[in-house]
Amino acid sequence: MFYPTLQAVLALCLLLPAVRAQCPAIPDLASYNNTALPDLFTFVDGHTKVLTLDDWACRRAEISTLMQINELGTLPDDPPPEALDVSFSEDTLTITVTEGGKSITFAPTITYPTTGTGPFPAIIGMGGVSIPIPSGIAIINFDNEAMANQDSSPASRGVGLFFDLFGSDASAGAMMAWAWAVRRIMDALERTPAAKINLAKVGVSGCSRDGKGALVAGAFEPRLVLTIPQESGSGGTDSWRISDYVLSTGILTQTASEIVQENVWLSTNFDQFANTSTDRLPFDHHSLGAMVAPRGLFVIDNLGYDWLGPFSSYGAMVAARAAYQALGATDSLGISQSPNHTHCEFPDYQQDQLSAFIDKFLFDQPTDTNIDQTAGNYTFVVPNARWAPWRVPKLI
Ligand code: MCU
Repeated sequence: MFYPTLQAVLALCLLLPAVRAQCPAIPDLASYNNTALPDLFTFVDGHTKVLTLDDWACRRAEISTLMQINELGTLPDDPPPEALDVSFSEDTLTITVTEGGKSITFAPTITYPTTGTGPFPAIIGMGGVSIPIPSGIAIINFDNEAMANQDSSPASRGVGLFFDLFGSDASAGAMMAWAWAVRRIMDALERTPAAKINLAKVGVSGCSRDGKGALVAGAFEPRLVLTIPQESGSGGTDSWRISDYVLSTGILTQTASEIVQENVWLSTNFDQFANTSTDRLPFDHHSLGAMVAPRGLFVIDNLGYDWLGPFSSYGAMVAARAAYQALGATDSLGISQSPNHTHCEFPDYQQDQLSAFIDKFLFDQPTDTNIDQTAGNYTFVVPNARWAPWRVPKLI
């Protein structure tokens, strides 16, 4: 028989109601409608303001819940997995996760620096990386496609290891399934000192569709200290609302109503918004960027492809920066939009900016990451009275 100690009971009584009481309840949002990017600093009840760091923790949790329910699907992480077994050999981390009597196994590989003894900083590559990784950093290659398929067709829905474990009718879209797996990689590394990875210095990156996934992983895995979405477009750093607007001006840009036809990155819960109006969403992708704050976020875009929605990405990420500003970390979010080059080819002229982020967040160097560069004339999408008509508090 288990008898809790008096201290344990007191701690529970003091802690649980306190934490819950502080966070406002999410109201019925059936008639929610907002043509602007939703205010990061007002709860979705429409009146409770975010004024303190504790309020922000609640608001961040609210955004996480809303995004899971309405767009990305559920992250099945509470409670944590029933069992997680890990073995490590040479360069392969073999991870077995068990839930409800079923098990899956996946095995990320690690490419180590050729010199040094570690523990090494690392970057998890969502389906590999397309940015140059400096020496001294380990690359953890994660085969996201085996975890959740993304074969550019609705037939990919519910296919992959994640769905073998949680059922093909799990609400998660592919990106949430990948984020779940990235969390398991972090769990596995925590239990495997022999893998010689410095857990306080792990980032994530990916390009294009995998860049979308990198952003979702960065938002939902707080142990990651650096997130680098590259040319991620719609479903990544782009705003659903701004993309709809950009398309309405005649610039061919991927919008919500297109993306839900094309692939399975998002939950089917999102269809009701994508097929009616994105103004009904009680969040947008500035909210996803804000979830990463105050951790490092370096957004790499390419103006060469209208379809990627670089206008929309710029507007959303400038709005996301408000969360960084409120948390006193404005320069932890960098935006770099190069003029034009082949999709996912990293241009040399962004190298110094990338190095500044990697050096600061993975090597603790005091670099200047105050980066906001675009070759586009984006004044019409930059948050202002139109897109972000809200006050940015200084959270205390
Ligand atoms: C930017 O990511 C996607 C884009 O959303 C899709 O519409 C297109 O089909 O593929 C892009 C991509 O992943 O390219 C590799």
